[in-house]
Amino acid sequence: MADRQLYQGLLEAKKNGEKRLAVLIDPDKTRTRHVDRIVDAASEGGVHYFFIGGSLVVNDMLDSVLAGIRERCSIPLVLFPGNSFQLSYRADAILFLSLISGRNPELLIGQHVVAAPFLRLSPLEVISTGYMLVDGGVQTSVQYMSNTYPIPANKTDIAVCTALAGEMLGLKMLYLDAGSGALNPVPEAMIEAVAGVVGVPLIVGGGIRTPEKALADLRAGADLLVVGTAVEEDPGRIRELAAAVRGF
Ligand code: 1GP
Repeated sequence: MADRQLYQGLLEAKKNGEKRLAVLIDPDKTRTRHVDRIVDAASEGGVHYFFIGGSLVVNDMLDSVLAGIRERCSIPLVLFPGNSFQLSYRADAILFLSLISGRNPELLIGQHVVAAPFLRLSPLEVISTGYMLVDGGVQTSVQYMSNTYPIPANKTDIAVCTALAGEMLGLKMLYLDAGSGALNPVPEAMIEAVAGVVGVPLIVGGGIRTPEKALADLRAGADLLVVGTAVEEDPGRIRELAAAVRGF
């Protein structure tokens, strides 16, 4: 396992009040010609990380997408795996996700046991992350594939208690996600309430499409935002989203 460079960088950014932006690339969904445009726009805009993964990667694109991005830029590549098959040495780090909003033991410990021996020998930095799925107004792939219920968007108290428990269990980051392509992104009230009770870096994603929403989430206490669908539709949006995050 690699040094804890990426996580240390996030902790330092949080301490200094700096915010971070990740662009999500789903190897299964992203059209190949789009990846190059997204990567170039991300480099120019100063995006901090690429998150790579999806609920269902059905093709064999993971390694080639990682290699293709690495050829074009030096932005750190972070695996955001939907299951224990989405592993590759070509990335820099992996979010070792526990789906703590759900009650599916496979996604709380089962797949982790399967992945652990691979990760122990791998050069990847392993970052344990409590993943909290929030209802985004539409049934997302994560919800179906994980066989879990999302936290209702108006149940801030459940999100707060779940986040607290995740931090107490020793998880190093928390991720509030409305799911890719969410109609309704995570409400700012929920972000603010969660950010108010935990000390670990807070990731927020799902349905973020505009710099205005990005800024509102950062003001509410998000440390790292993740955007996928909006930039897949129009890579030109990366510039304005990155400018909002860097200028915060
Ligand atoms: C999903 O948070 C990510 O896990 C990104 O969501 O594709 O809606 O931006 P979008």
